[in-house]
Amino acid sequence: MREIFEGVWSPLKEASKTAQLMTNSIVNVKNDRIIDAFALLRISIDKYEKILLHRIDEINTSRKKLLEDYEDDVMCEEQKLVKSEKDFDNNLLNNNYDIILKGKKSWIDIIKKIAQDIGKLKPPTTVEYNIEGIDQLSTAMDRILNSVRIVQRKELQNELLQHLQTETVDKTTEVKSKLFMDILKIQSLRKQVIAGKMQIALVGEHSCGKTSLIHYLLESDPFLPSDVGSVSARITCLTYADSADACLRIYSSLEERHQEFPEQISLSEYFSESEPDWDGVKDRIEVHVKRPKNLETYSKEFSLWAKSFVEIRIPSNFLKLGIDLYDTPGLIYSDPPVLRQNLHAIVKTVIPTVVFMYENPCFACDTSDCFLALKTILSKQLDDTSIFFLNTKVDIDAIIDADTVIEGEEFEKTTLVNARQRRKDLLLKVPGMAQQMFHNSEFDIISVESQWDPCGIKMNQLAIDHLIQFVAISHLKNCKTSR
Ligand SMILES: Nc1nc2c(ncn2[C@@H]2O[C@H](COP(=O)(O)OP(=O)(O)OP(=O)(O)O)[C@@H](O)[C@H]2O)c(=O)[nH]1
Ligand SMILES: [Mg+2]
Repeated sequence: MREIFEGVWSPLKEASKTAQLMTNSIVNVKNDRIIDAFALLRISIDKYEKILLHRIDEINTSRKKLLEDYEDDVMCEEQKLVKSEKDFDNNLLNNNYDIILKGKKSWIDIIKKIAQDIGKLKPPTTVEYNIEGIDQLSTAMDRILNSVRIVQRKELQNELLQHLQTETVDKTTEVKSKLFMDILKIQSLRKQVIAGKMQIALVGEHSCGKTSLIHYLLESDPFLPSDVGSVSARITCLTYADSADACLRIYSSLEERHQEFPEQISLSEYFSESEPDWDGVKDRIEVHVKRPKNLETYSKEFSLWAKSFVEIRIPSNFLKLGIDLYDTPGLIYSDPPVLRQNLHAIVKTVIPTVVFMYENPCFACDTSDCFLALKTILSKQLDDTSIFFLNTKVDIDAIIDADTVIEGEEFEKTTLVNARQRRKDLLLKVPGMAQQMFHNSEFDIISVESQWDPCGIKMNQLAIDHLIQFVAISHLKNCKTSR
């Protein structure tokens, strides 16, 4: 920019010098000579100002074009977002939860892509009009003008300076903040979607079948501790990872989950073949997930051990749907506080959909205890938490007589519907439960040990579809309300 003014800079400096000299010897100089000198200075300033304004115009025109292009790009990305949102809303409106669930991965990819594109967009650089020497000139002129009391020129010069200042600050700030707001808006939408994995916490009394359900959902051989009696104590989260990234991570507590370098054990070697080596996984992780026999339940050591949070990242079609599964240890009211505190931490930090699992259709004493513990943990959050009641171990021979032959359709439309209703009625008889089930809850029955029977397969498949649909609806409700 400096070169542009090179042509006028020297005469301007010269005129300013003459004017200064005259001011210094103002008593000896005649007024008309001062006026001549200032006329010269005036011509130089006019020329200077003209070139400067012309250049500012040029810069503004090219910057305007750049800003317009940039705004167009941002607008275009925003329109893409609005379109994805519209599709999402339509599907939500039409209850197409299956489509949403299936399309979730590609939707996330679209949003990620948009976010990347936004990241690549660069706002045009701001031009600062910083003209060397203008300050000195201004001071010199002020002094001269004051001496000879020609105020008119000072006003003109101030006007020029003010013009420059407003040009440089105001407009860019306004434009920049608008772009900034656009980017923030898009980033927050993106966060909601990427962070929007569905979280399911399996809760229930000891041995009601939580871990067995996880093996069933993951279509895996048993690799987590599962047996009659209490075999787990730590909360374990199952989440998706590719074979190469399969691993187990241990955090000192659930709240520490976002720490950067947790203790990590690679499990990738067990997923290198087409069939995973589940026994290998089981042996490798056992010490981290199985309740240690040598620790006394109410001891400090047990408490410390149980507080650690384990995350198992493995390949699985179910987890790939964007679902994280939390296997919680069996809970009864008399359990050591750490188990309840862990569950409390999950409910508060993850806000999962709770699957409350119980085995005995008559809601045995332990079940009530466990539900009471869950209610206490949820406290005020109870009404806002989605709970799916799942009656487990409804083995197929308990609902079909061994010597009765039932067609698939009859089983689905009659036998299963009746069995489900009978068990639901029993649950509703539990004091306070009818009111509880009125809000945000569903019910179904399952038996993971009935996969040998076509009717058993049907019952389980329907229960899982029902569960996924429920989780998806709860999740979408959460997404909508947190907007
Ligand atoms: N008959 C039958 N047995 C089942 C079924 N599901 C699980 N079991 C058995 O119930 C026992 C306990 O199952 P787990 O899955 O370990 O129960 P859990 O709820 O994870 O238990 P904790 O982690 O100790 O709270 C195991 O022996 C399972 O084989 C089922 O559908 N039918
Ligand atoms: Mg278990």
